[in-house]
Amino acid sequence: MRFIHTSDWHLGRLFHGAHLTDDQAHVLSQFVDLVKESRPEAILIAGDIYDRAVPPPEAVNLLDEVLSQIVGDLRIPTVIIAGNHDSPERLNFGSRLLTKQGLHVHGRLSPSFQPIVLEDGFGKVNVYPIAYAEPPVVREQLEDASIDSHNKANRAIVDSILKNQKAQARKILVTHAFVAGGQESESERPLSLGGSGLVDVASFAGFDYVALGHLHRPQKIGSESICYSGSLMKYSFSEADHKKSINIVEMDGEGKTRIEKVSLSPRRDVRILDGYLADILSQAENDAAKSDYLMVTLRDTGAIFDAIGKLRQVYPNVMHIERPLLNSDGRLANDNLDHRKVNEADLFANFYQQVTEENLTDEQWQAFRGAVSNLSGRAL
Ligand SMILES: [Mn+2]
Repeated sequence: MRFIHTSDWHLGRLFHGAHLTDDQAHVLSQFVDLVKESRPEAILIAGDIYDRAVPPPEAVNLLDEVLSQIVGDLRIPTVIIAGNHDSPERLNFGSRLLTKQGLHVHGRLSPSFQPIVLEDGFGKVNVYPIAYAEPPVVREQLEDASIDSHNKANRAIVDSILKNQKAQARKILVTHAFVAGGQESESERPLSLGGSGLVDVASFAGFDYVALGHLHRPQKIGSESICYSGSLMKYSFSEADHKKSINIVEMDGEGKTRIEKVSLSPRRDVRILDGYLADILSQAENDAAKSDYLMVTLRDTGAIFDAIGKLRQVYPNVMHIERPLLNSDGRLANDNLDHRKVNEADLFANFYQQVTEENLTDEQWQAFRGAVSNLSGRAL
């Protein structure tokens, strides 16, 4: 059996103030082409379909368009679960009606954990979609007072599934969780504040494939068949080095899986440029991808007038500038120094030394003293 595993589409996401819906549509049209070519028997989308509980209309239209093509036109059964960014109720709308059409939407956790049954030449494959839910919700739904963490919630759900599985069938779990050992990115919203949101990979041992969502870097955890497909696109500059992909999974009669990762090409990549302003501007003419989303780390130490304006003349999508040499936390090198007893010149010299890691030259020192005495009318 061949199926596609993807997750974390985050439709409607803003990236440093820019709406990404057109970029997402660009990638998803390639996704639809991939589905046409590879003809999977199912598509699994493991949560964070939308970026927020109330997505913008453009995002809802985009999802409607994509699902109409893959479920309506191509007739490929598609399983969707809610992630921590989705609204369980809103995503769940119409789910009972849609099931008949082959679109299995699991916005809310349903404690019966009935599988979606697929079939190939070797027999049945049970797909268990588990919508994301907070531990107190799982505690109430499963009527198990001992559930007080994501790990216990996940364990209880998995045990319930495995216990109730009667027929001999291959098993796929679709879930949205932070599995211990996984590598994080900046665009994931933590599942738990203060407590641990981690779940233990060992609890997945009874499944032939686990289609995970939540972490945005494509990665496998503990086994070849417990995988994060990763997000549809790069959603933070911390993901600039990620290679985003879609998993096409082949499962044999024994439940063994072979995964092919397919990359989709974004309309604009997310990159980080690092260097001096003059160098970055002069190298831009040889840069074929000037409309990429950029973060620029400037190494210059002096004052620069309107750095972002200058950069945007050549790179229109500079989203963020960092100037690490000007980002001191303001602490003086000598913590015991009493600011009130230090004159302006020494305070400035100390500050300059801290942010540039160099001492003022005599010339700079004279210029600073001259400027202060001009302003204050007294000599330093
Ligand atoms: Mn996500």
